[in-house]
Amino acid sequence: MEESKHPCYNADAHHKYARMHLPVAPQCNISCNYCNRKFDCVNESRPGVTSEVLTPELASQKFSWVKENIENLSVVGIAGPGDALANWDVTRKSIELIKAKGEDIIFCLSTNGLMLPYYAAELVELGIKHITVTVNCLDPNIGARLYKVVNYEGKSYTGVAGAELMIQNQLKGIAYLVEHGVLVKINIVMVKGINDHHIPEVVKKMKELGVFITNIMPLIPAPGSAFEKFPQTSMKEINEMRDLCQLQMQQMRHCKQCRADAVGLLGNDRSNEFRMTKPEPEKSVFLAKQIGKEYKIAVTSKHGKLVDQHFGHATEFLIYQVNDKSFTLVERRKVEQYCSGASECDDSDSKEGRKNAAIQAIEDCNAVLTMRIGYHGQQRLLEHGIVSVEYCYTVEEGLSYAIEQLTMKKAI
Ligand code: CLF
Ligand code: SF4
Repeated sequence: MEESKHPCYNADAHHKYARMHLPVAPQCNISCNYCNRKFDCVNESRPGVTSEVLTPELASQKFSWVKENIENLSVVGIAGPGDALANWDVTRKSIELIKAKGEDIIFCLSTNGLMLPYYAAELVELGIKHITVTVNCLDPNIGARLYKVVNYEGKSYTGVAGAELMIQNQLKGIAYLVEHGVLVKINIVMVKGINDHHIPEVVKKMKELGVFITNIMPLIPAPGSAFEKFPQTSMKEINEMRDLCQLQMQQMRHCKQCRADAVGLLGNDRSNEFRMTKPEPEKSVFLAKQIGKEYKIAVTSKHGKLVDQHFGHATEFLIYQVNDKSFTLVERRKVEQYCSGASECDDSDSKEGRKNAAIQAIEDCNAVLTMRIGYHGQQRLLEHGIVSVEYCYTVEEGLSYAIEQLTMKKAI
């Protein structure tokens, strides 16, 4: 059974098998109210993450590179950074180029489902057996509050008309895929006050359609999106909803809301090690010379070379002093890791205490440079005047980028 080697479809496989995403699909054909298109598609990824975009040829080269270095690579997925089917030509070409290599690999794809009636047959012909569709509602009145615009066959639809079109195409596409042997996973973004009460109904319908598993995900409000001021759905609320829906059908509980260029085990992203493109030269410019003041920046890094650790996973912060001549590592501050990343993450008091301690440990800093940090964490740091800068590359490049962000913020 192929799903036994798919880390997302089988919780037992996620510690053993790795997946890689090919970030070949930058465009999107809809506009979700929780999305800021500067970032990866929120239907699959956390907001605030930006992936590199590759041509099919580069994606194929990257596949070979990763395959040579990660023995247990079992899945190649296309999950944005926009919508895989809104970029069908490059999506198909990337899959064909990799298929031609004849490797033993499972193909996977994630989509908002709008274009499924057009491409479901081709997906089946291509032999793609794992497809994720994000279905947030069945009721167009709810959809009208989630989708700002739906672009279809050269026309733009808004409100109930746009949502109706989305839902109709999703249901038609899912039914076709299931009938043709595809294992369909459904992502559902839970937005409190909009679709939360309706989710059990969505899950029930998905079960009737023969879907394999549903994955209820939290809304993490993306800065700059229409929902940026909405509350983040807590993992406690998500787990309660999963428990309720588990009575209907199997629930995914180990999703990591991956980047569109994620590589490795779900719990250990190695995308930093497999970049096909370098940061643009202007981003690499050593900006410290221009700032005319000193900054103190806390960095989360596993080994001190790369910005490759989540804020909540840090057990120490590297404190850099940035003056008009150089970046200097002046101190290492130990803290207790406050987040294990477990799906059972429960916003407990002890966790809250450790989070406060982490914030206090860097209270004198101007910024924190980290691979990822949740929206609430960012807000809490801002209350202490600390700017969060998310980045994925070397510490040195990251510090330049952080200075760029700090000086821009100052100018505003
Ligand atoms: Fe990628 Fe998605 Fe395929 Fe997995 S991710 S396209 S099904 S190979 Fe997995 Fe990542 Fe969660 Fe997605 S943990 S975001 S569910
Ligand atoms: Fe953004 Fe929605 Fe498009 Fe994903 S499907 S890229 S969340 S607009």
